Parts: sequence; structure tokens; C-alpha cells
Amino acid sequence: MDFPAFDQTAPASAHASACSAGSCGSTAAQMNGLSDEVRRKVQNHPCYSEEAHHHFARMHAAVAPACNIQCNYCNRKYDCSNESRPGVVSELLTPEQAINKTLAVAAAIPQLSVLGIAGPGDPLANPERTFATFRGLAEKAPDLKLCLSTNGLVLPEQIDELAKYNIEHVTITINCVDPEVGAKIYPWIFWNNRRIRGRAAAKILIAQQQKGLEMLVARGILVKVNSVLIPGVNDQHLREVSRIVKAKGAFLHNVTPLIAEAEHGTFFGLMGQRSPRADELKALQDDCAGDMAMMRHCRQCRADAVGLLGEDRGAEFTLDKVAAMEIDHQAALERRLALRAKVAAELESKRARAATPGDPARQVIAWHRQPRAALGRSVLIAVASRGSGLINEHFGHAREFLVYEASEAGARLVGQRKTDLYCSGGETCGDGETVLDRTIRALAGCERVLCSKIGIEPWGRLEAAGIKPDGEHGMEPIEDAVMAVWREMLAAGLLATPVAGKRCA
Ligand code: CLF
Ligand code: SF4
Repeated sequence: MDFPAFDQTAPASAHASACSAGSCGSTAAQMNGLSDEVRRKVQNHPCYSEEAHHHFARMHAAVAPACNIQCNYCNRKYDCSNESRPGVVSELLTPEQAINKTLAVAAAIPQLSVLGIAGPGDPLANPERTFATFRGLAEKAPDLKLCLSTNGLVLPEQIDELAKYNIEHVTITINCVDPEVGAKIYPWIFWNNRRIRGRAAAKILIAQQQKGLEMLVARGILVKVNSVLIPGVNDQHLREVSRIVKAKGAFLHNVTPLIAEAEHGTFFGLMGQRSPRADELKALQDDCAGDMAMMRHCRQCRADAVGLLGEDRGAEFTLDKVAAMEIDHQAALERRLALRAKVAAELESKRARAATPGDPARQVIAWHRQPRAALGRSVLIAVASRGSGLINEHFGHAREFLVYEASEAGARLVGQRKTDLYCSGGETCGDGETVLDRTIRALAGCERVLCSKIGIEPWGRLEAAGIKPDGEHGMEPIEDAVMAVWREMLAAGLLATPVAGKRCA
């Protein structure tokens, strides 16, 4: 296969319309203040940029079966909880199979911008398989960003090898910085050919994670720290974790909720350890948010995930289907580059519109930037989206809802709620009552849900539960629609401030 020369280190403007500094709404606020170099690294990465996650896809190559530690929230027959929701990996791949699958996905999904290795065990506990995959893809698909997620135990010793493949993004799962806390999470580690248990094990793991973090930052590799929030175990402690990793230069902190179900067979699941509620997770994320950005759009992906975050297109790319595909790699590469240029141009246009007097986009931004006394309380608004930053999903087809907090300060993504698909297609929704019940429970705390369409029955059930559906903003940009709804609620007198003259949290 011939591929045109592609320089991953070149500025994005070499391949796409430049994404210059400037405002493009609340997600662009994250981008402001970043150096050109960091902006180049994150602008197409769906995990490192909230803005990018509306437009770009990632896939995980499941090439790493073994692990060198045991976490109490993991059962090896399920995906690595570092980066995945529980669910068996459909196919464990050899490096060659992983490379072929990645090229097939990159040909079929032009949004693909990142190939990550995140399990099902620990990538660095399987160095030959992991690095063979990276080596092949660095050669055959140099436009893809390569990404890695690790527990960090052997990270310091592997950083030189990582750097050979121009890896710019590494995630370390750091659940604690105190061995006493760590002993409640990690029963053992495998270190220097010995199994070490309890506090001594946690102490070694923590030291290696912190050393690895420092070494990556020193090399200019962006580090995301994932932490699993375990109520009663590390919930208070994670504030300290966040403070320390921020001080050491981590780029992003991603606090994810523990998933512990007895049927997964994990220690925490079997002992009845509860998972955090959505409001507990949000409160901790808000507490940890400071100078360092908090990731709020993580989907706790499978170790073989494929597609936009929240999508699961893995079934389209099984080994037999990949083998049967005829691929024009040159044309596929051109489609990916064209899409990146198109997205960059759209975002640039959005910024330009926001700077144009009289434009609605500017009015939205200008309106909620005006200094004034607090106008009304904040509201949680759920939206159904299939990507592109638009409200473009039917309520009954949504597998998840993004949750935005709207206030006079603007619209801010604060999380996502997964739900089971209950509509089997067609125009009529509401057949699966029990699944609809679960969907309504998943949306607890939200006062509005915006979608492109919704059936009569779920409409009534949602209203009865205090969640008003709204299908009037189909195909509108999410943040504009969320703020429009907030202003409608304000004008209707529904947002009386709890304490006069005080800002809402
Ligand atoms: Fe994969 Fe992780 Fe790379 Fe993303 S996922 S290795 S940084 S490409 Fe992303 Fe998935 Fe959350 Fe991970 S949404 S689980 S943060
Ligand atoms: Fe499981 Fe990942 Fe922990 Fe290893 S690091 S035990 S694979 S969650």
C-alpha cells in the first residue's frame, strides 16, 4: 500500500483549515489558553477534547490479555475497568489482526482519528503485542493518533519504547496516593517475578504511577489520569489525588463511577460495594475542577470499542467481516483528511459567526456573558445526540443522553447517562415499559430532555416524572438549543433564584 507522506507533527493547519485561537462557545473555552502544540494534539482526540468528541471517533485494539495487578473492581473475563464498561471482549486480536482491523475501520469510518490500546488486561503487561501493534500502525496509518491506557506499574521502564511511536497521549489509572487506601483497592501486584500483597503492593504501584506521570510530563506527552470513584473507599481521597496529579502536570482528570454488579464476579460486586450516584459523581468532579480540566464525557468504553464515544460499532468489524472487505486505502485516507478539514472549517466558521454582530450565535454567547445579578438558577438538561454537536437523535433510539448544566454562565457538559435502547424502530415509541422506566430513572434530576423526535407515550411518561420533553430543537447545535430552552424557562418564571442576588452554583 502506498500512503502519502503525512507528518503528524505538522500543525493542523497543514491538513485542515486552521483552528485558530478564539472562542467557539463553552467547549472552546477549554481550548483557549492552550499552546499551539497542545491544541494540535487534542483538537482531533475525542477523549482529550470535549469539542472533538462530537465529531471524531476512536477505536480500541484488544491485543493485551494479561495484567500485572489485581483491582477489586475487575474480573479478567470482563473488559479492563481502566477504560471500559464490563462486557466480554468479543475477539482478542493478534497485532497483525489488530492492524488490519484498524485499517478497515479507518476506511469505513472517516471520523476515526485515534487508535487506543486499553486492554482487556494492561497494555504494558503485554509489551510485545502492544508495541508490535503500534509499530505497524505508525507505519501504515500515520495520520491516526496512537493512545494508551495503563495501570502504570511498569510505565517508567516502558516510556522510551512508547516514545518511539510518537505516542502523544497516555492515560494512567490512579485511584489513590495513599497505600492504606490502595490496599482496599488492590489485593496484589506482580512485581519482579513475585506476587506482593496489601499495603506493600499499593506502595510500589503508587510510586511507579507517580514516577511514570512525572516522566511523561517531562517528555511533553499529554497525560490523562483516570480515577475510579469508589464510595466509602476513595471518594474523599480523590480530591487529594486530583490536587497532586494536577501539580505534577497531568492535562486532564477523568473521575469515573465504579461499576460493581454481583453478576460480573468482581470482589466489589460480590461484596455489595455500591456504585456512586450521578449527583455524587458530579459533586466530586466539581470539587476536583480547578486549573486542570475535568473530563465529563467519558463513556467507560469496552476494550474493543469502535466508533464515536458512546457508539458501539464493533459488530461491523469482526475478523471475518474485515477479511471480506475490499479497501482502497488511499481513498480512505483522503476521506479522513477531508473530514478533518471540514470539521475544522465548521468550527472556525462557528467562531467567526460568534464574532459577528447580530448573529444569533454571538447573541447567545454575548447574552450569557453579560455581567448582571443572577437571573435564575441552573438547570440540568438532557440531550439526545448522534454526534456532530447536534440534537439529532430520536428519544426512543438514544442509548445515552448527554447532560448539560445551563445557567446564566452558559451551557456546560456535566456528564452522560446511559440507558437501554427500548425502541425497536418505526415511529411509535413506548412498547418496552420497563426499559422506559429505567430510562426515566437514568434522567433523574434533569428538567428537560431535548431530542429530534419523541413518541406520545414516552412524552406523557416523562412529563409525569417531571422531565419535560422538547422536540422543537431538532438539528440545532446542542449548546445553542440548551441555552434557548434555559431562556424560555427563565422567561416563564420557572427559574427563581433560591437566594436573591446570589449566583447559582
Ligand atoms: Fe481509548 Fe482511553 Fe485513548 Fe480514549 S478511551 S485509550 S483516551 S482513545 Fe475515552 Fe473511552 Fe473514557 Fe477512555 S471515553 S474510557 S477516556
Ligand atoms: Fe483489571 Fe485493568 Fe485492574 Fe488489570 S489494571 S486488574 S485489567 S482493571
